Amino acid sequence: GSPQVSAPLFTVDSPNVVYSDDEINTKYAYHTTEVVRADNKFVAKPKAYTYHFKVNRKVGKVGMMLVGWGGNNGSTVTAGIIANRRGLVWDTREGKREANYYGSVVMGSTVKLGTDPKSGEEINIPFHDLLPMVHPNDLVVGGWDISSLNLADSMDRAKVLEPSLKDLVRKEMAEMKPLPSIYYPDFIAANQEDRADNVVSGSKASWDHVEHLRNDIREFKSKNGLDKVIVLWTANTERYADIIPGVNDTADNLINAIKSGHEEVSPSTVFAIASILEDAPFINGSPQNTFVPGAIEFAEKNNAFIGGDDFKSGQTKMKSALVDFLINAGIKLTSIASYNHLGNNDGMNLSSQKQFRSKEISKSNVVDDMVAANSVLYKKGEHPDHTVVIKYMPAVGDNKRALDEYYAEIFLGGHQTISIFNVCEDSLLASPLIIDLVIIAEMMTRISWNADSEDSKDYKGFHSVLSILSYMLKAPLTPPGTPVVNALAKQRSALTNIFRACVGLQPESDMTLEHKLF
Ligand code: NAI
Ligand code: DG6
Repeated sequence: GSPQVSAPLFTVDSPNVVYSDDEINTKYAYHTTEVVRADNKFVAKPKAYTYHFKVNRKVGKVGMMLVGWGGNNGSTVTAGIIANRRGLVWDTREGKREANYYGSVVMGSTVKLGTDPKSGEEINIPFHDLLPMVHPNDLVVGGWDISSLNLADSMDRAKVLEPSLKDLVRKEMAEMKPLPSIYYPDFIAANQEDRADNVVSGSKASWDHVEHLRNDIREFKSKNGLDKVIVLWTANTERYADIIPGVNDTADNLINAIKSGHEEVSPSTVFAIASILEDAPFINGSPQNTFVPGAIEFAEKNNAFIGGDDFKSGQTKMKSALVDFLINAGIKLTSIASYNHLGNNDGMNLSSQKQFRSKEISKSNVVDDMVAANSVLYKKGEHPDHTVVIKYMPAVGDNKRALDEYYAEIFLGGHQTISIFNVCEDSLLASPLIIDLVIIAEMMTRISWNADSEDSKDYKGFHSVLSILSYMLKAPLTPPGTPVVNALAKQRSALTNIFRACVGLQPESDMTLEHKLF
């Protein structure tokens, strides 16, 4: 494809920002605060570092390969992209509906660019216009599934979309057929076996499998004339892999374990290794520990991008906003009871204990940073009680029900109880997250940096582990040894402010001094 550069909605007028046909080059002052402890007191020191960012403006032609393409999320996001691309309008019992990207931060939200000095008006722009990002309508979609159903039959099986919409996309969807995938039955629930009729031979990891998947990525790329492919796991939740010294603890050990067919290497880890070797960013939308230490090290060694884990769509997104509010309001949250029931294939897979355990872990750790940050309310090591229950209820299909009770201690021993009942089509919340993850991961492949403080002036990419994707994920993976941020508002500011930095704009601080000091 011939990469296009369209005129941006805004340009930055600053001596530190230079636009060329191919690039945006920025010199950026990053202000931070260093704190040192001295005799149980702190000394805070303002610090400034100079970075140079380079944004490649040529988006190119981008492919999205989904593992689990024939599932509820895979079929729904594919139909959604087709519907948007064709500007479809369909009938529902509530009237006509038209294609949109609601639920996508990139496509459905705006960011404050700045303030008009004359009118004092806030100028907000679509998030998608912050940097030159790929449009989801332009994504070429493909992928793998252990089930052979074409995408039209998959969307029928999913029971998510309106019949009138399905009719409009059926022909195109019927021509889409998932590539055979690798299937190691021990990693997903036994109740999934019936749909596994599209599998590559071999029921444990092997280097042949890695090469097979690499070849699939390469062929997809060349057949569609793509500049880049992003691979995203939206297949079933797997059980956790045991971390075994000598097997998956280092990059070399993991590669040897795959070569020797070790039973503790999961399909998702094999996909990650194949993607890393093809320089295709790999994102894990499920909760299992795909990124065993050896996989992270392998990504780092290959300067490849990885991101995960587990889409944060409904209950957890609310939790990471609400708990942030409660604790930052000085209210002592003492327990969270989170109950769900759902009736789709995800629910059926999660009815198996080992797979449920993966989800329980990713859903449970999401308040840790907010609790740990407040030493006024919580003593060291103290934590609110937190229970997560998931039940399979076939009748409700994809219409997940999530009930949450937040119990908190307020002034002088009083109590506050907040109960939330959230009903939603799970896959209609998850699909826009897939789009965000792919668009942002792709964007990150076109941003490079260097620092005045370093000797080397070579431009390099961000760290392999894309923690910038945290907003979309329940259990954000971060570079080894760096903190995990779960608070939703902080995750969004990190995303928008890093993108602002790439065009030389300071973070949006919300101080609005221009409206206060005059
Ligand atoms: P689904 O069960 O409808 O789809 C999963 C697909 O993966 C199935 O078509 C299955 O045949 C396929 N599959 C299983 N193992 C495979 C393998 N080794 N290779 C290729 N394909 C394989 O599930 P759904 O609802 O689409 O969810 C997908 C994943 O996303 C699940 O792990 C779920 O827990 C996770 N998730 C879903 C959210 C949602 O709101 N829908 C939110 C958060 C996470
Ligand atoms: C029930 O919890 C099934 C899960 O797959 C969830 O639907 C999914 O992880 C979304 O979770 P949340 O907590 O973001 O709504």
